[in-house]
Amino acid sequence: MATRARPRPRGGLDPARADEYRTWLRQMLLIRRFEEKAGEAYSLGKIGGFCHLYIGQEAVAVGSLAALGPEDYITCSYREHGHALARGISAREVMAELFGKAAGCSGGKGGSMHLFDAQLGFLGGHGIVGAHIPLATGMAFAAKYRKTDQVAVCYFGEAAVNNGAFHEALNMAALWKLPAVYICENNRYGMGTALERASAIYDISERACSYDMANEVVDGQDVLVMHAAMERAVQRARTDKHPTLLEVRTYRFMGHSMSDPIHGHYRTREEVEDQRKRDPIAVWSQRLIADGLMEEDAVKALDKKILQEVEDAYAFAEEAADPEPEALYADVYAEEKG
Ligand SMILES: Cc1ncc(C[n+]2csc(CCOP(=O)(O)OP(=O)(O)O)c2C)c(N)n1
Ligand SMILES: [Mg+2]
Repeated sequence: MATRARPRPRGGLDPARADEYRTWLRQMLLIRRFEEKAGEAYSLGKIGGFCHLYIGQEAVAVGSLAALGPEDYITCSYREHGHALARGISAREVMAELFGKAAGCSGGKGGSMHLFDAQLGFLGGHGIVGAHIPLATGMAFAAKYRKTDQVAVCYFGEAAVNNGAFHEALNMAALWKLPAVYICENNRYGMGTALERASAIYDISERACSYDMANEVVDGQDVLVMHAAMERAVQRARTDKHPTLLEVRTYRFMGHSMSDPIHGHYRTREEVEDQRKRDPIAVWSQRLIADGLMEEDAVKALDKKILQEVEDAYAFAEEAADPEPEALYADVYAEEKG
């Protein structure tokens, strides 16, 4: 069952899909502008706790989430602002959550690392590295048990794959043929530790071979490539009932969290500059322009519109009310039904 990635020929873009392509650009730009603003707000002390930016990795969330249906389940690590926005949680609700306001998607009690929206199947935002991988396996099991055709998707960083939970969860998913897609966003670093200093195996996709699980290595800086790989994985899960591990090669342009430097001692300024040459937003907008599917002016106009949307979200979050003290006791335990 295990499959290995092969280079795929790069043809021209399909003009019939122009709307879809432009939506991807819009979503990536929204994530980028939203996070730039969130970074600014954090520096001004308007956001408490941790705040991990996704800048540089936008094509992964956008390309993959676009291949899902509305009933599917999603779980993420703490670096999940982009996934939440791409799934459709509004910029207002995400920004308000970062500000700890009651109008936030988690009622202001979750913050940056714990964005939730059960209606959208968006089940976190998890702060413990790797701990949500078994949760995703459980969601995939629930889909199988209830005989729905839902797929459970789990996003995590490459530092999570040396964690026992990863292996236990993948073994179970392969053994029970669960409709799951595991997306390892390999940005090469876990905080300040390079992958090769922490992992005996460099190619994370190979880990899937232990469980005879389908796997692919994916270029995470190209939204089209990401989307195509995800479509294959989702079909495998939904139709063939077989899980997949996607190792997505990407890069974070910012520090690990807002409290960390961009370069630190673990990577050089040159390396970051070099990686920035493959900025996923520039790669995609240039492709749309080159293929005649968008004018440069239209890209600029779109960006301007998104900046306004982000300003609106910021103003909304600033003006929104804090949660009431009684909210402390809400959503602690599930309500008993019937
Ligand atoms: C079980 C556990 N150990 C350690 C930490 C501290 N920690 C927070 S983020 C992180 C690095 C994770 O890196 P990676 O999985 O590659 O994700 P990235 O931050 O690169 O997106 C660590 C070690 C934690 N949150 N949970
Ligand atoms: Mg990492």
